[in-house]
Amino acid sequence: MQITTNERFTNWKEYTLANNQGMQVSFLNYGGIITEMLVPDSDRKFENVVLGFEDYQDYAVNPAYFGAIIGRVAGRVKEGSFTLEGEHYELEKNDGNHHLHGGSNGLHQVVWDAIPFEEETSIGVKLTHTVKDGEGGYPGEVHITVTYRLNNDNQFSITYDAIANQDTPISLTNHSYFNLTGNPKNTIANHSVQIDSKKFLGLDEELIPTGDFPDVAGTAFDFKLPRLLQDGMEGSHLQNILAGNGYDHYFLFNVKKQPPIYVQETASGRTLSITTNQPGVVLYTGNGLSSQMKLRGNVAAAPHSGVCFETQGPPASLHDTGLPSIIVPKYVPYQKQTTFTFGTIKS
Ligand code: FUC
Repeated sequence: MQITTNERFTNWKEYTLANNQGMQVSFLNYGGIITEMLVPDSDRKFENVVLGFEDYQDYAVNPAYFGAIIGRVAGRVKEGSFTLEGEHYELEKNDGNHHLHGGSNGLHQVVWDAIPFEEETSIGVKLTHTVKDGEGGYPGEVHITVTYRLNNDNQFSITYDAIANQDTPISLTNHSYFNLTGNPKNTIANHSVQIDSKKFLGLDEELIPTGDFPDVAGTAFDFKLPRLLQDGMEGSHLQNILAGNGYDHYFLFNVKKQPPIYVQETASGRTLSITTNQPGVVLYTGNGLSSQMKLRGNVAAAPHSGVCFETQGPPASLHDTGLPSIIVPKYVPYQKQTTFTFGTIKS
């Protein structure tokens, strides 16, 4: 196993973790952005399975949040406001009338302090950052450590640790877009996905949860058995259409099955199992990706070039009771982990 570093763009550092199987994961200290993941297919051909930009400078704006750490609260906060312990908080409205992904200066824009490490069975980098009290409109200072780790079983894990000096909402995730075909010219239509969930949050036209849980039975939102993403991309379900032809929805896990998410792409033979202690996931099929984004290999992005599995707590819980809370009490450690295990159908 080996860690290498490269200078990218201005003062950014790119770390590459390589295991003994030939799998590699590269990321920047800027935004913790995962730029590349080289993973074998059934014929042991290594290809990149995440979307990244051809030009590193494009990450400075990164409108689709490619590969980035998202927070302090991932997802949309309705009308950019919430009330906590009788106090009303106004957040930055950076998505129409709403607040998205921690605001314009969210964790995806931060240059993190990075410390590489080697352990007995894995290697990794610890990224740390302190979010100031009041930043983005949120209460409390939060110390955050995000640890990226790779082992020889082709497992890449992300551990999120945070501690705040006031009660405050915290919900961190990573916004990598996967394309297991290894070629971003292909869409993710033929990715077969299983999610251990009976409940997803219905959205309004502004992609804000309505508080309803539409019935999944017999619809493109039923992922109890493997389902091709194509069903939602091309389906006529109103929820798929208003999300921009696909999925952009929060699924609450049943918490019965491990892994709660399993993905398979038959042509390459690649598989991806995702385990997590988060209560659910936003399944986002890259409905808003556009040809103005130039991907690695000089490929123009297109809607559905990649799919995100954003494991996270639901920000809708700030308004709708009954959903798992994202409020973290002061000085109580926030500890979340998501592990991505890559395999092949033949193995
Ligand atoms: C996802 C979505 C949003 C948005 C963004 C780039 O998390 O929920 O709709 O398009 O990422």
